[in-house]
Amino acid sequence: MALLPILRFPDSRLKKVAAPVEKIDADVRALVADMAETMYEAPGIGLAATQVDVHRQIVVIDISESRDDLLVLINARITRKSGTQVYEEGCLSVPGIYDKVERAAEVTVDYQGLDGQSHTLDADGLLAVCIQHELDHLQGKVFVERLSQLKQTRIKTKLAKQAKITA
Ligand code: QAP
Ligand code: CO
Repeated sequence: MALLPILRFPDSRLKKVAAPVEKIDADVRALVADMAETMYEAPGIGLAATQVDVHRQIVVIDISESRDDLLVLINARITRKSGTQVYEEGCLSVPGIYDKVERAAEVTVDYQGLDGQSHTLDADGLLAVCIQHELDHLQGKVFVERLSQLKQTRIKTKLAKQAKITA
């Protein structure tokens, strides 16, 4: 197991589109274990492979209070969306920045688990937000890009200043 470095917005590698996972082999299982360790250590509630510079359709999520309910989504597709909700989002690739984003209130997602079996999940509330946020990453999209241009510019300025301080 290992902690993986997380790409920081606006790194251009966050724009890459992830390819489907053809075979869930030992490499994929090791990557999932490292992604989970990285998410728990951060701590975060979701992490997409894109954020650790691996461009495959893999997401880990754990929204549980007890941090012991890992959800692994491989080759996930949202098959149904309904309603809208606004949630204050953050992202491990955009540290210290939080803002409200409007997304679907309920989603149905088809995916493969680590066992390679197909599953269907109905999600609402925070889990629905998290699934949409993470699947956006696999399409090369960061939540900041769903905000106004003015907010995006302000965020980039703030992150650049922050990077100078910590450098
Ligand atoms: C995505 O985000 C998410 O800025 C997962 O300094 C977030 O785990 C989906 C984090 C909110 C739905 C609602 C962010 C940790 C973690 C930070 C995260 C930070 C430390 C973000
Ligand atoms: Co994110």
